[in-house]
Amino acid sequence: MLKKKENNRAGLIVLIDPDKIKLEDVKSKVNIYEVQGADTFFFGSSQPVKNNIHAIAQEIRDNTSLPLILFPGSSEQVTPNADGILFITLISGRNPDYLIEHHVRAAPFVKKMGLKVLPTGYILIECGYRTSVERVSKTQPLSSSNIENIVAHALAGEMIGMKYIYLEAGSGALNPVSPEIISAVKSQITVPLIVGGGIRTPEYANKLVDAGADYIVVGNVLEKSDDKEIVKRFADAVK
Ligand code: 1GP
Repeated sequence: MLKKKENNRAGLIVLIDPDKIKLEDVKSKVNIYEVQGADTFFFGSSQPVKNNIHAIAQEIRDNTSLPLILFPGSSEQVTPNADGILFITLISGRNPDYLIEHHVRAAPFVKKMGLKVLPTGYILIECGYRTSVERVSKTQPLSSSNIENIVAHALAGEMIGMKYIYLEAGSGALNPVSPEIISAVKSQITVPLIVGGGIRTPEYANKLVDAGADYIVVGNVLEKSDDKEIVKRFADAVK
C-alpha cells in the first residue's frame, strides 16, 4: 500500500493534518506535493480534529493518484474516503486504550468501509519535550539512549504480526529519531521501517535513509518552509 518509486532507496510520505489545511487549498497543495515527488499521503492528527475530515479526504483523493492512508489519532478520525488505514498499536506505551480499545471500536467500521488495513507497530521515542502523542495517549516514550530496548519493542511488534514498524519522535519533535537507532532496528527486523517526527532537512532525511529507513514521513516542515521546492528536495534525498 505504501508507494515507493522503483529503484529509489526509500519512499517519501507527506503527512496532511486535517486541521492545518483549508478545503479550498487541498487541490493545489496536493498537486504540488505529487508533482515534486511525494509517493504516498498520510492523513490524520494526534489531536481531536475540528475540520470536516471526510470532505478533506475526499478532496485529496479527487486530486491525486497517490495512495491516501489514514494515520488516525483516534477512532473518530476514520473515514471511508481513503485507500487504507495505518492500524496503529502504540507498542512503546502501556495504555490499553492504544493497545486494543480503539482497535475494537474501529474494527467493525474499518471492515464495513472496505479500507485496506496496514497493521503498524508505533514506537514513540523521546524527543526533548512532551509531545502531543504523549499527552493524548498518556504514555511515556522510550528513552532514545536505550537502543536495546527500542530494538526489543520493534522485534516484539514484528513477532506479534505487525506489517510495519513506525519510529516516531512526535510531530514537530526537537530531536528526530537518530540514524543510530534506525540502523540498530533495521538490522533486526524484516518488515518495512517508517520514520517520522521533526525531520526538517533533506540532508537529515538522507542520513536516515542511509541508516535503513524505508519510508520518511514529513509534515510540519512543509507548512513552515519558504522553499517552494521543499518536497522535491526531500524526494531527491530518498532516491
Ligand atoms: C508525525 O511523523 C509525523 O506523526 C511527522 O512529523 O510533522 O514533525 O514532520 P512532522
